[in-house]
Amino acid sequence: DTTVTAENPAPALSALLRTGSQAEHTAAEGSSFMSELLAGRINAAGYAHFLGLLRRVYEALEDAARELRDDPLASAVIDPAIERLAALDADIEHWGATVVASPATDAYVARIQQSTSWGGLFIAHHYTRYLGDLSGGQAIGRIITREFDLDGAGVAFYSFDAVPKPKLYKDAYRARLDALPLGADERERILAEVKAVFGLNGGIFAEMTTYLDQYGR
Ligand code: 1FH
Repeated sequence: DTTVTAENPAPALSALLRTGSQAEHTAAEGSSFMSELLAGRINAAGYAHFLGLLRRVYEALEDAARELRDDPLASAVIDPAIERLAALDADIEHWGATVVASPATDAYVARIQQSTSWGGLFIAHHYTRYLGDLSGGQAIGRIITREFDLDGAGVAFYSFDAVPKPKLYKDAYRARLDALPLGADERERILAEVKAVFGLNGGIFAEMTTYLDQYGR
């Protein structure tokens, strides 16, 4: 029974999003492009391709954030100090820029642009990428550094200069989510968008997987 009462309060938004998207997270982790990348079996051209797609995603996210800077909901998570576009540009410079047609990225960018219609929807997009980058992304950065034998250049995307302790940042982020004045239906709408965002990321990974024979090493 999911009836919310004084004895059985609704879960905090941060817990709802984390628990409610666990199945989608696990499904994404099974993507073969990502497992090949983390096993050191993707070449530099493949990683450059992936960075080029990520750049389009973060450009859309950070354009939308500027648009929603004063939005009562979205402003709880928007923070120019964690923006990734400059870091992505530095990495793209290092790896060699690539512009590749990507229907999966087109769909994702369109959804980000639509999310500005309600701050809660944008929160879903912001949460899924930036909290992910501050979580599993930290481990991914270390693995890429090792597998490509890097000395710090080329992995700016994973290093948040303004966030010395990701755990503290994530705890404060979750507290800001949990303080938002949202009804049950609104919270469910945000969770539904988070699930959709995982699916859109999965679409990019699936698309990258179609290039595996080109990018093996
Ligand atoms: Fe993740 N993630 N993630 N993740 N992740 C964690 C938390 C989040 C991996 C590991 C972890 C993606 C991918 C991968 C989120 C989004 C996304 C945590 C920490 C770990 C260890 C859990 C904790 O703190 O208890 C690994 C490994 C991945 C690749 C192999 C992709 C799908 C991101 C979405 C776009 C989010 C939002 C969180 C925070 C949850 C929370 O609320 O605390 C990944 C899969 C990347 C496939 C690329 C390809």
